[in-house]
Parts: sequence; C-alpha cells; structure tokens
Amino acid sequence: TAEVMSHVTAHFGKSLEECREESGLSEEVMEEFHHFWREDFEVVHRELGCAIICMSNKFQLMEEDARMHHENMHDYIKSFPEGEVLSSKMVALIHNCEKQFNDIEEDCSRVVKVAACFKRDAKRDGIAPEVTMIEAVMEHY
Ligand code: BOM
Repeated sequence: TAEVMSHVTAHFGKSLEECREESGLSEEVMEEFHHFWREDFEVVHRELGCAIICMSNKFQLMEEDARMHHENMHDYIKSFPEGEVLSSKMVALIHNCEKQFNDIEEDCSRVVKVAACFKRDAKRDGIAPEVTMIEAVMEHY
C-alpha cells in the first residue's frame, strides 16, 4: 500500500546524503530523496541511478551485478509496519522492470530506467505514496 511505501521511502531516503559524493547527484537535480514520488519529478538522471545503487548497498538490497537481491528486499520491506502486505508486490514490480531493461549494460543508466518504470507501475497500481505522507513519517526514522 501507499502508506507502507511511505515508510520504506522515508527510511531508504535517509541514506542519500551518505551517497551524494560518490553518486555525483546534485541538490539541483534532487534535493531530497522522497521527491522521487513528486508528480513533477522526472526519473531520468544517470546520477540518480548511481545514488540508488549506493543507497541499496547500505542495506544489502542489491546483488554484485546491481540487480535486486530478492530475499533481502523482501525482508527489508517486511521490517516496516504492515510491510508483509507490500513486500511480494514490490519485489514483483521491480523484477518486472529489471527484465525490461536487462540489455542496458551500464549499471547507473540501467537502474535509473528500472526506477522510472517502478515509479510508473507503482502509481498505476495505487501503491505510490504522496509526498505529504512520507513527510509525516520521516521523523520516525
Ligand atoms: O535493478 C535495480 C534494482 C533496484 C531498483 C530500485 C527501484 C526503486 C528505487 C526508487 C524508489 C524507492 C522507494 C523506496 C525504497 C525502495 C528500496
């Protein structure tokens, strides 16, 4: 659900600042990670892909090949309130997007494409959070 996704985003987003330097993601492009879900934020910058890889590695959510670690992603999402209602759905959405861009060899460029696909499909399926929902739970993390 969108409520659970707001918790996951708030927690995951906290690692952005640790990854700013090595990803090269400027504040002009993305001021705060939860703006990912803004209607007018376009998920297009390669540096955002690099940042998502770096952030995911803080929680062991990716394999060596910069693809999702299915079991760890499941467990990570389940660790949030009511996370078990979102985990399988979210892993399936991400994996479906990964399959569509498997031919892109460069990791950062591929991951930002996967992330844009995931945002679109999450919105389509009604599990994308509003920015205000994320802001309401950020103080808990
Ligand atoms: O092959 C790439 C696998 C990783 C893709 C991750 C896509 C989602 C990143 C952007 C959205 C984040 C929202 C919540 C936290 C997800 C862990």
